[in-house]
Amino acid sequence: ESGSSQGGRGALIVLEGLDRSGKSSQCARLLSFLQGKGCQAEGWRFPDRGTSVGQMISAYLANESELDDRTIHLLFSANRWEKRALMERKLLGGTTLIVDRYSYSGVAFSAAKGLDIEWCKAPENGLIAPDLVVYLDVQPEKAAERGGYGGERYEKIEFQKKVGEHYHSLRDSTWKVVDGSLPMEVVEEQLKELAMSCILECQSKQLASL
Ligand code: DGP
Ligand code: NA
Ligand code: NA
Repeated sequence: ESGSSQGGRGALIVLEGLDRSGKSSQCARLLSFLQGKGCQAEGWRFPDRGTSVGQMISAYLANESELDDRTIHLLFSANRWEKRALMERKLLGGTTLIVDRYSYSGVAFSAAKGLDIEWCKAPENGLIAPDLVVYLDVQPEKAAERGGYGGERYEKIEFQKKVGEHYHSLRDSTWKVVDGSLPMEVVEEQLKELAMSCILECQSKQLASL
């Protein structure tokens, strides 16, 4: 067993980046790598569209409903809060979570609309702090070239540029920035290394809060 289940807790590993930065594919690759090594791991994503809050978010993103900017911000946050208890149980039970987007999406996307950044951060306080945040760095122009956007509300290049600037201002020492324009296999290798050392390191550390 080279995995995570010998007593230690699991790691909370978050991937962030603009739309079409390759997050979802890389999350899937990382997850199957970890599971293949016998590591207890699950893939999660936010927004989680499966809950009733998530369905409201999904309708908003599809332009099927209109919501005030602060209202939708709080719904995205509520969607993370409604998963917090399960997240904690999984992590303490030794399961590593590979999470496609988290609080940083929450702040960067809403701040890009012009909302005050400190106001945006406030409802994230008390959520579980990630052990590792990997930012897949891709220029918005490059991301837009990748098979195009799907037509959801935020999938427009001018808006994505603003989101990118806000992500940039959120980076701290715990972030690892990976060049997402490199070939998929190269990005994948970098992620594997970052994830493996994170999983080992956090086994003996307590969970922390944002
Ligand atoms: P995805 O399912 O990862 O494609 O995310 C859907 C869209 O929602 C995407 O454009 C990013 C955006 N998004 C994700 N999380 C949040 C959040 O917490 N707040 C806001 N305002 N937007 C978010
Ligand atoms: Na999207
Ligand atoms: Na979200």
